Amino acid sequence: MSHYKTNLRDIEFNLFEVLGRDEVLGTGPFGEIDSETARAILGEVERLSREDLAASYEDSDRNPPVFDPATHTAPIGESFTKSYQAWMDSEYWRLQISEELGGTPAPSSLVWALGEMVLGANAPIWMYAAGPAFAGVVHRNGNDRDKRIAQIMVERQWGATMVLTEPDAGSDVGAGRTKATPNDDGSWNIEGVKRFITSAEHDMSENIMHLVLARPVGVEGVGGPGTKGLSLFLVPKIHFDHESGELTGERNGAYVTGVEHKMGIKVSNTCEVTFGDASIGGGEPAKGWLLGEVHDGIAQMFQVIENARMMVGSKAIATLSTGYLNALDYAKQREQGADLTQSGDKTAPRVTITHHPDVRRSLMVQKSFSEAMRALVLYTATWQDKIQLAEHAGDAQDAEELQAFNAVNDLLLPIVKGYGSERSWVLLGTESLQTFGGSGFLQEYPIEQYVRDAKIDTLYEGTTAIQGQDFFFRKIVKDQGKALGLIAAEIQSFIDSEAGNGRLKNERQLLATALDDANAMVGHMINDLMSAQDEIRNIYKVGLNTSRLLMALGDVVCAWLLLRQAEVALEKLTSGDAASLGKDQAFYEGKVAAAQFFAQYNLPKVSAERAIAEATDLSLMDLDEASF
Ligand code: ST9
Repeated sequence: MSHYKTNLRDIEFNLFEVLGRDEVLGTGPFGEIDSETARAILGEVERLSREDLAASYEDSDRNPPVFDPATHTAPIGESFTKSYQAWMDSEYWRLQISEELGGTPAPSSLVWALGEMVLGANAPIWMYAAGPAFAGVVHRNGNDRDKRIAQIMVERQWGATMVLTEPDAGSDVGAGRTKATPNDDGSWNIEGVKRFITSAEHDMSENIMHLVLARPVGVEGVGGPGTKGLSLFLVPKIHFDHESGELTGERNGAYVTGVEHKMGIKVSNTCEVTFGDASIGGGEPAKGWLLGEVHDGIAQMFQVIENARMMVGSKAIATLSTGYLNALDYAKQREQGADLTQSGDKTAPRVTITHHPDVRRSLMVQKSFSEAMRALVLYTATWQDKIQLAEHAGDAQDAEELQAFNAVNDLLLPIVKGYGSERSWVLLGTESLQTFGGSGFLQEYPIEQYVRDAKIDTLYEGTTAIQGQDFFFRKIVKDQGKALGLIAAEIQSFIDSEAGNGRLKNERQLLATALDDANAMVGHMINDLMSAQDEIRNIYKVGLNTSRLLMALGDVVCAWLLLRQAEVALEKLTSGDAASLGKDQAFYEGKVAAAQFFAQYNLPKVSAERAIAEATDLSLMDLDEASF
């Protein structure tokens, strides 16, 4: 039986009943994929994920790849390779790439709906299979040479990696010391050691293209300090003919010199890669080619990072969803104790644990958060749909509109990644695993692996603290609050509406208060930031609250998205009778219940977060380190 439990009904509810994706599918760049085709693809990927992709989930955790230092290899086991190949054979990865690269462009909302299922079933498949998406970045930023390389990467289904991190440059990418020296033939020699590189070694594709950030040396005007001095180089594992794509067989000096032993997602090879070390392998130089022949590495790499942040948030949320559905199944079957109303009677019949108030609370916490954050991912993706459509139209008059779409997407990304991963990881451990009692701690059930596999989501692609800083300093302050104002206005118009036919009146009020509180937090932090112009240490007060703000606004946005869903569900419930609604009756009632619960249990806490933010002083920063 599959570990993976999907929620296709809720995915379709989001896409078609709430987000109106029918209007986008089958139009413009998405002409080949109408709603009917999209539904068929969703159905097929749901089956594929549950069966073929999930099949190796447990085995590849218990029997992870082993690094061989003599050959610098870490081959992937048979079961995972089979799952990976099933995904590649399905060809659905082509929906993420442009027609020029052999793709069938699909709206982001559909791609991330599919992504949820692949990531929930076996996330490393999506990661190892990201080569074609990486090729998209190479194509978009490349010159003619790179565009051909991008085509080769897709045609030959090569793997690809993002290579930023170094032993002393983690969150602080700008501290990277890997250097790039130009050669006479236009290539560059890369030298340095990179760390935590996902998918940098495996045997599932004939070649791997590394996208490497390195600092040029010996070239005037480039290679300065910090992130802006980094350039992006295409560094293949094995050299190839840049026209035909045929491997020359000549090894490039980019060697994996270690694979980390991790807490989770063990089948995803997390590698140390050493570039251009004469004592390793055959001592070959690590040759690379400057992407697009422009020194704009960090901006180019952020095109990958943005996509990867969306991926990580989706992975986290997908795991919470299957964690919840597994917990629900267990709770419906597990008999333990008597109903609380009969607890005095030792002979009272035993009941399933779904009868116990605290288990019900826990299940609804899991349900409401997983559905809220699914809504968050797919809502964010609709802004990406807008970007895709506007870029396709290529209308210069719409440049301002395009900028606004990008800004909203940018604002939502740290919520998807930071809030999504934090809430998911915590709830998987404290609620999903807990539902199983002691059994949750056993490998008999998938939850303990979910917990181990999901922890990384709060760490990679920028820790939660980095997401909080990005959210406040870049996405709110640098944007002058425009994108935030746009979302706040949408929430306000929902509050002002008569949404929910009277049944959501209380929740709209809770949302109004929470929105006020969140706005006040932003205002307070901006005041602290301004006051730092006179007293620089006041910036610490901002830093003490950036993660708090991210989480508080995450709660507000998620509550709003769930309440919008409840409004749709209530309309369906009032327009249909029990016979015509069938199983959907319970589904829609569940949507309303989840939205009301989420609002009632989470929104009042935003007032407390505001109070904490407003009371923040410098005492924590003044405390001597010795007192910690
Ligand atoms: C990792 C691997 O963790 C995890 C596994 C991933 C699995 C990979 C496989 C799947 C991936 C799929 C990919 C598919 C390909 C893509 C397809 C695409 C369609 N947004 O604030 P400043 C830029 S890897 C955009 O001064 P600092 C911007 O250019 C490790 N751009 O920064 C800016 O210039 P300007 C992940 C942004 O103080 C410039 O940076 N590591 C953003 O110098 C400088 O900005 C991390 O994620 C943004 N949000 O440096 C690093 N932010 O302002 C985490 C900055 O002129 N650390 N830029 O526009 C950070 O993010 C730091 O904040 C820092 C700070 C490094 C940016």
